[in-house]
Amino acid sequence: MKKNWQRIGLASALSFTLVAAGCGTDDGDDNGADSTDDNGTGEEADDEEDSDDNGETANYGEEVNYTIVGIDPGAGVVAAAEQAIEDYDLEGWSVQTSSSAAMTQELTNAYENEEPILVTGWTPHWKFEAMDLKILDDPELSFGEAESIHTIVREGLEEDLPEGFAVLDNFAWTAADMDEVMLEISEGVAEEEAAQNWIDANEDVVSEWTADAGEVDGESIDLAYVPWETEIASTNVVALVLESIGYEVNMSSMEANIMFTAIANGDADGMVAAWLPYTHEEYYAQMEDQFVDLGPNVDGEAALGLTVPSYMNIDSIEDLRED
Ligand code: PBE
Repeated sequence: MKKNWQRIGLASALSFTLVAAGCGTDDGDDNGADSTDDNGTGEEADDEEDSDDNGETANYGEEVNYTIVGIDPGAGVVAAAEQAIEDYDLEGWSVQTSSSAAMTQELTNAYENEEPILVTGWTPHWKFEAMDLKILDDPELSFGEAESIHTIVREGLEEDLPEGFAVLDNFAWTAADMDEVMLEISEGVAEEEAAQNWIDANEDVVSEWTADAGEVDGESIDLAYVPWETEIASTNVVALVLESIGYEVNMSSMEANIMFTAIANGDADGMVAAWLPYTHEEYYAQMEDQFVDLGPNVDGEAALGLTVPSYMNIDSIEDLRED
């Protein structure tokens, strides 16, 4: 059952723009197209294809049209990529936004054709199991460092829905657990089914989450999430566990800022999708005193980074600068 988020004045249900590659750079930057001659190295596509490493780093700007393939505009990793463009003086570069599903599709297509591509990546994520990828060094820390994923609930939830609060408070797993669910979904298993499979195989872990919760009788609880692969996995698992103790669970997908606002306003009961302290720092700081942070559900194993296929001859974001 989906909640109508428009009622809070936010026409925000995330639009799944499964755009084809290249359409829709949505900031007005004019980039790339007219700057094809300022590379000056004489190093062209042909040189970059072969992977015999002569110690030189290929410059991929022109080939990728000075574009980093991003995800939804509200994602922290998009802001981090924009920060990197500034921190590393990547003149003429921009981040193309769409959705995380569209980004992984574009990455998969490029990978199959061994073409260069740069994406806003994060881990855990099934793409690292399915493809041979690397995260570029980031000496300026534009993408932050290893962080945790927190569970955040609305004020008053503990009093109103104590059993649901207890489950959310106890929810904790590992990046490897999350990966298992994500990978199955990426292989075509339905989200809910992949979540149920993980629960069935990990009853000992799940029983710790429900240890302090009794049964309830059909009360409803609203979970907010953004349809990033990681959060699709976690939210589906938590929703099924809440259902197993008797809740009717509404899962509502929305953009990141709306997710934080919904919890702060009390329009949603909880979420398991806050990446801290870096990725969602801004949203968190704005609303910190309007919700309850229950701490990490994935502890210190999450990270963002500019991600490329391993066949690309580049190791650091610094290598993108043309000087
Ligand atoms: N992500 C996945 C989110 C947090 C979870 C890395 C795409 C973001 O960048 O906001």
